[in-house]
Amino acid sequence: MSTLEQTVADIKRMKIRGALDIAIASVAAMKEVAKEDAQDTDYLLNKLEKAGKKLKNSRPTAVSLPNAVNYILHVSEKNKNLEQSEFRKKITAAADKFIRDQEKALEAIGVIGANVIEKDETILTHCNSDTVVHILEKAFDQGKNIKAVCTESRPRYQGLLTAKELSEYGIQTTLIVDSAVHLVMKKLKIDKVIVGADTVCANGDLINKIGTSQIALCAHEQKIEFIAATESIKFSPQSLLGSTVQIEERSASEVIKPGKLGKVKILNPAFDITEAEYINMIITEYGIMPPQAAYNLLREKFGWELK
Ligand code: RUB
Repeated sequence: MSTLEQTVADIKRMKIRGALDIAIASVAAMKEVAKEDAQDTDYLLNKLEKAGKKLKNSRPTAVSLPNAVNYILHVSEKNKNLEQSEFRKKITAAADKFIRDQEKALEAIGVIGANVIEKDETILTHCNSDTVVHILEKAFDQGKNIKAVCTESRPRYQGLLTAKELSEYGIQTTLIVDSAVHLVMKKLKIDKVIVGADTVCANGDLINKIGTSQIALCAHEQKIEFIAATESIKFSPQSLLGSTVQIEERSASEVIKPGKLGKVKILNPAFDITEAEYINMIITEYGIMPPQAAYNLLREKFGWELK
């Protein structure tokens, strides 16, 4: 199997998952496509476009995936008049820079996010976000003696990954079922909720793992700060043009054995939308911003996408 086919398959079956990892893996796959045998630059360009389509179709919700693919396609288009070997070099350099930039963004968010956390705070998180894990680990490294509460994140239980990672890092961690959030916020005196992002829209709405919006509502009711931590690659330029984000609907078999409940219909949406009004701040590699500033970030960062 080629790297491209392997990557598409791994994203589909969630071996590669989480919005940041999906973007990085997609760019790495396109870099490999650019190395394949080809008669000329046009042929390579065509291969990259086809690869981009396959990657974009592998999972629909995290906008970091089309953003990453479009960036490589943009560089390809800009350099299409170059001779083949020069063209390959440009794509390789762009892919390497993209991956480095994401690593730097993650690092920067870790530092900024850790500064937001105070000594002895208890932080609740949902699902499994590398970005959030990074923040909590940085805060722990600063000697802040934080505690973490992780939701299971049914039906795929990504919260167990978060709990394991944080606990192994030395952070005192508690795992709860998703429906315990409201009660536990009071019982364990949660200070902040920090979640990752799959997409941030121009109006500041956040799309993240199913259940995130309910947690935001609970946090709002209990006056607990609700924070999203996200690299700018997860902002959606298409939302500026009126597109809505497709919420991925996954197989019923992730919820229950098919047929076990007779004719009962099973609905399994993988993500939900948290409205901007329930978000206190968004942490990006550029710093802390209110969700309402999403528009400005989009215009500045993705101007080339919108031309
Ligand atoms: C993962 C999820 C994560 C975001 C951010 O969903 O919702 O919160 O992708 O993750 P899934 P990261 O498991 O369905 O991919 O910060 O690692 O990009």
